[in-house]
Amino acid sequence: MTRTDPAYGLIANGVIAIDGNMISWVGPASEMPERFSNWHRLSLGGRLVTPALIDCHTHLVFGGNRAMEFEMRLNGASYEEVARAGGGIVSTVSATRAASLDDLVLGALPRLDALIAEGVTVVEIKSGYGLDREVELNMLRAARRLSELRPVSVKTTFLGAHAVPAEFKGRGDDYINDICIPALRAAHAEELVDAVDGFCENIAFTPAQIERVFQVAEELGLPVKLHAEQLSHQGGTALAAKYGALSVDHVEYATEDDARAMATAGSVAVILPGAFYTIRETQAPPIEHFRMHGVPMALATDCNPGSSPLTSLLLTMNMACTLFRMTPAEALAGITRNAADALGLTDRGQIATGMCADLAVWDVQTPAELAYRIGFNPLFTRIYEGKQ
Ligand code: DI6
Ligand code: FE
Repeated sequence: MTRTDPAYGLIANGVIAIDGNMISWVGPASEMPERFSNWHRLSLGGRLVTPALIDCHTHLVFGGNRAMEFEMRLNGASYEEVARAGGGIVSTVSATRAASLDDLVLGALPRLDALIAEGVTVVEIKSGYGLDREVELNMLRAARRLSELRPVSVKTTFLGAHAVPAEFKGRGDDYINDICIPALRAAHAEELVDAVDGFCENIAFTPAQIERVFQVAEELGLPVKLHAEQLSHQGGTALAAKYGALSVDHVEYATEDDARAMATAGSVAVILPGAFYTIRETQAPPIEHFRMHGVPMALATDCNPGSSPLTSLLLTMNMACTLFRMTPAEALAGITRNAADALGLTDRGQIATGMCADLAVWDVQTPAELAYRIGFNPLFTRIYEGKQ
């Protein structure tokens, strides 16, 4: 870069000193301390270096896919016909229940590889398509396994309160008591859970039902986050804020009061333009309220087979800018610094002394190009924990 831009904190002719997996120093070459002068040097040819990307909200592990119902709908099938043909979230639950641990891992790998190819080093992965104890655990085991197969960090989130399975139809309370909470305890005992999430919506769970899950999370010392106000305003944001949620996600129907509550609680707003786009939602999240009240905004793919079959954070940036008028600088912070916050990670998402050396190097002239292009990947190289 040839100039310093306050919106990005760019450093022209910069040097990043990496010792092991950690950043020991960053600054302009002209100010580099003498002690680094005999270190091994890698020239990046004037390319742009950013923190590596973080996808802080995904449902990357699932069985099957929903291309058939996508096509059925576009050929004029009604919701009922799609449901009768076994479509919708229940089809993913059936396919996930039918999958072995290996099937789940192998199915998720190409999606994970697509993210990694764009410079991602941290991915959050949720359960929520098992909706029974053993399959919820299997999804989380698959998520953990992925981090052993690829140079990537995986943060796991228990989302047992994602949908009421067919066998509990009309008995959401029983599902929470008999399946969701025992599954959460079992998953925690197996050290499979980094955070606890829920889907607070009229088609899923009420704030009161989610609160019972959050109480158990609190008892277990696990942080919470919530899918809230995605399709309607249910009051999930206020509940999440009350429990000091790391993040509140989707938030299309959040109000200014919700934004205030999030600011007070320190919760990140996770904006998911892929789902907004796929379901052709028209209510945009209240970006201006988040800005005004200082709520940090993250962006994520929400990769899932139903409402967001998306595996590109660069396209997610473009969508956030075009659909929600976020700035390219906000979009970049949304997939780096604020995404780290949404996961409670204090050592990722920034290029600074003491941070983990997770970096992305790009063949672009300006950072805005990352958000501006559609369907183009200018990644030059990715550095994960100090290793190229
Ligand atoms: N919000 C969504 O948009 C997805 N889950 C959620 O909590 C939908 C998931 C699916 O249709 O498979
Ligand atoms: Fe989601």
